Amino acid sequence: MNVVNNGNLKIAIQKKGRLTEKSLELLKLCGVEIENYAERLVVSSASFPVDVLFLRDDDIPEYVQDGVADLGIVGENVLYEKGVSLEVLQQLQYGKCRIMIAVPERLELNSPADLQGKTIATSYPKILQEYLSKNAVAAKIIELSGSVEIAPALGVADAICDIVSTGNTLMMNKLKKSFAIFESQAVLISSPTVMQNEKKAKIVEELLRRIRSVLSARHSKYLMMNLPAESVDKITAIIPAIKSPTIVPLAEAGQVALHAVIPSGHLWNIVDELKSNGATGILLLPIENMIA
Ligand code: PRT
Ligand code: ZN
Repeated sequence: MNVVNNGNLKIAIQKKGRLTEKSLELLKLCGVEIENYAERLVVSSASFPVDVLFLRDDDIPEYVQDGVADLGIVGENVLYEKGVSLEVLQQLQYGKCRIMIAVPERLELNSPADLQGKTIATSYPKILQEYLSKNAVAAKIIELSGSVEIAPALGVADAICDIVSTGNTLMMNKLKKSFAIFESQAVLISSPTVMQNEKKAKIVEELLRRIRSVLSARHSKYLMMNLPAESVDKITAIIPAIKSPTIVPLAEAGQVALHAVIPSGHLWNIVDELKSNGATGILLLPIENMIA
């Protein structure tokens, strides 16, 4: 691949697939705006010294290892299956899935030992072989690059080992899941040499700082409400605030506004108690960024 050497940090992301949209969204929240990327291989960001390389996910670990890309975003499943040892800078909390063993509904699979002597179709022969070896099971692995779920119906395998997220694909193919052998999510990986380049190392550090603040903001929400001043103690005791809440007097005498950052998903547990203590105008807002 011919990539211009303009000093920008090169980040490889999936060109078209399940990780593309969320990777671009994460970069955007970090201030890395990418425009007009359709059908282009490399696009420079106008807002941050980064070039985004759009690649097949399977090729990303190798390009990062060779230093063609300085960083990459890829599923852990692809990274481990490729067997390249690269530093994982950050787990990114999206693209979550599990690699599972699944069998036709009529087959009973109670322990890994029941796979002894069976034929298993998969796109992840390395991860599967490691699991079988760890459990001292000898089974025949058939490697398929796609549509693994139809292998049992075609009579080419007794079981499959594939990615499962909702489980719908298994159900449609009359398969049931048994053991999860690998948990995966998208990760940010770095080339072995990028930190030796002082200028790029600085960009990596800044980008990582931004990514971490975006990720921690996703776990939090901004809660606002009005309440009678005399309820402040009671209400602050109810709120699982991450830091001390902000209390501001309102124009209306005896009323204050309370603002607090709370962990996502907690409001529903406390909303009735807030109301019974006089809270009104309760608002819960997403936080885009949380800088430590
Ligand atoms: O073209 P390219 O090679 O880049 O893409 P790809 O087709 O190899 O990958 P893609 O876009 O399908 O997935 C990219 C990454 O997303 C994977 O490597 C995983 O890390 C992650 N991911 C998360 C998934 C899923 N969820 C997922 N459900 N990857 C694949 N699936 C497939 C799975 O293979 C099965 O066919 O979806 C089906 C099962 O889904 P459910 O929801 O029916 O259980
Ligand atoms: Zn792929």
